[in-house]
Amino acid sequence: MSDAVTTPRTKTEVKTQRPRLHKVILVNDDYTPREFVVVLLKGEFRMSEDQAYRVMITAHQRGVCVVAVYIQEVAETKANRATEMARSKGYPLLFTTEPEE
Ligand code: TYC
Repeated sequence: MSDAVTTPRTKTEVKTQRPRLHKVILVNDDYTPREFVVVLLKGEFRMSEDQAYRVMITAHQRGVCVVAVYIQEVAETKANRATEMARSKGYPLLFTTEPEE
């Protein structure tokens, strides 16, 4: 047997990068009816009545509330769809997105 070192001294580490997540944020306004906000949250974000009510009332009291977190494309699509659904009924309701820290 030779003394040659055959064990590799370096290891290649493969790191998979997870996509950065984005928050969908519900913004309060003075005109959209509470019940409409709840219906929209249930329909677009698959929330229960109870979850949707809590998110709506948090935005109502604090100005904004995080609705959910998704990859960027999904967050933007859902925020735009929900905002447009409200606009089609004549309400100024707004959903925005922002990257998670
Ligand atoms: N503030 C609205 C009202 O009193 C209800 C509302 C709640 C609107 C949350 C928007 O994101 C919102 N009718």
